[in-house]
Amino acid sequence: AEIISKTRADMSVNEYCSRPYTVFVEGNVGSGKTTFLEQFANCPNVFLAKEPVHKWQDVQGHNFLGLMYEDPKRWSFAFQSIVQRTMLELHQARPEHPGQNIKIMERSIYSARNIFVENLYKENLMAAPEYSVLDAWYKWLIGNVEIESDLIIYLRTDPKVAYQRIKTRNRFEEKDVSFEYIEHLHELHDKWLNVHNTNVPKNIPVVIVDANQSMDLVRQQFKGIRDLITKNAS
Ligand code: TTP
Ligand code: MG
Repeated sequence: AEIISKTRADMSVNEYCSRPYTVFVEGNVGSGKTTFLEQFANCPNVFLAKEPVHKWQDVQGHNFLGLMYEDPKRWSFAFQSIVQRTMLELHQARPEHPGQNIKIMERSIYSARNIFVENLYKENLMAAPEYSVLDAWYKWLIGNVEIESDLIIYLRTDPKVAYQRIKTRNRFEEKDVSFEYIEHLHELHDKWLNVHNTNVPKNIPVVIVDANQSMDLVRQQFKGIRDLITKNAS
């Protein structure tokens, strides 16, 4: 079986000197991003910047993830503002130890904007004036703050598989997530990380991983990816 179904990665040695080789893990809700990151938990040279879902569940006692799912028209703007800010925090986070020359992030400010904000707006769940406020912030941030990035790993799943994993995982806030919602997010991921690489900022190389199989098989593919990351970072 092919380890990497498609790669547009420019495998040349990167120019990193003082900053870590930085990887974003992208893919639908339930595609296995957190599981992917956990494969690196014991690597001393890898700094993991996990997505702060728990922060969104408790902003001074308010569960914004829950509010967004309960009443997206009312809360999605506030929620996506928080997401955008916490993503920026992750982009700026620096390795904890000097030996960590690789940084792996769950998602990025790019997918928050290009997938979720876009979807909410398209589905009429976010009003145009709210969308334009978020977009103005987004454009300013990516134009004025260095978003360090070397590689995107796209865990591509059939939306049915992602949906099933969400049901199995049973995250409380996601109990009423519809299959259509997951399908829409899937289409937006595919459009964003398309084979022609036209929408990816700064032409960051994208590796597409078939993340449909059982977690054991996907884990085996992760080994191949891990070698690739390690090779590129050194
Ligand atoms: P994901 O970022 O997809 O993370 P996950 O843990 O569900 O994915 P995986 O199983 O692959 O580890 O989404 C987390 C939750 O936050 C999910 O319910 C979708 C929601 N979300 C938004 O609504 N807007 C956003 O901008 C982001 C980043 C997430
Ligand atoms: Mg996760």
